Amino acid sequence: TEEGSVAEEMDYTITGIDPGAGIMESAEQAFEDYDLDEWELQSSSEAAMIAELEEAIDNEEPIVVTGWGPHWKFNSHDLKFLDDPDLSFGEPEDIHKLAREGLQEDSPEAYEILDNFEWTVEDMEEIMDDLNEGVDEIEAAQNWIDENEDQVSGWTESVDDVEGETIELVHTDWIDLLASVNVMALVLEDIGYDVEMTLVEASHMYTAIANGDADAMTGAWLPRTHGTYYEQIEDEVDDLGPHLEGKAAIGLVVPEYMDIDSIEDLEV
Ligand code: PBE
Repeated sequence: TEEGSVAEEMDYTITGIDPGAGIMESAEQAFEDYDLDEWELQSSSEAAMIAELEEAIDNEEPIVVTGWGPHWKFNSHDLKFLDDPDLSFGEPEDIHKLAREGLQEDSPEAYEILDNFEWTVEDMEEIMDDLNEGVDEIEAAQNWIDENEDQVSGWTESVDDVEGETIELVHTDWIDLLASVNVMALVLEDIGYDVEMTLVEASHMYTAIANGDADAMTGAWLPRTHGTYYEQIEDEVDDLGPHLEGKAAIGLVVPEYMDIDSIEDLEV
């Protein structure tokens, strides 16, 4: 079939990201749900996936990647999610903030700011577009804060300044987390905290909060993408709710010029 030859051109390979990403678990589920036995899910990293995607686009070649939004790639390229009638990748979901148990008593000011923190896809995209253009993480977050002072005051106005206190944030290097964690770090520094940020793998983000090794994180994709991680520690953390509600989505993503619209079209 025609689909068969396009699949051959892609070596029956779907370009994934790091093995610890929730999107990889859902992609494995899609392989089962849609009987993609001939296909292989290749793990790499967000950066390597983007490099392969951009190379394919430059050459107008077919490619299927594990993709998600909010992410700047949808602003820079004409891309589409493949339909997922079996919901292997779930429904659009939230991005939550999680704190360690006891943070509310120990650092009520930080807790309240994290609790208040919420924004929109457009807010996140402003920062992620800057990051894609090579702007430094802290500068990109500071630019956004400078342009959104009213919104930020809404998170901090009821909170007193602190002195000599430390807050430890954990994060991965997925770009949406870089946006949210850097904004939170700067806002917490602004009211007086010393903020320590530690880059870890996804699984360690969850265990660090559960063990109390870190105070908080801003990148829990729930209920689905990080459901497996979350279920293991949900009784040992404090869920502060979403900073982005109902607008986080994962799936298989292809360039618009490709002739397929559904994951079902990958069956050969
Ligand atoms: N992501 C971005 C992550 C969550 C944030 C979709 C790549 C994941 O799949 O776990």
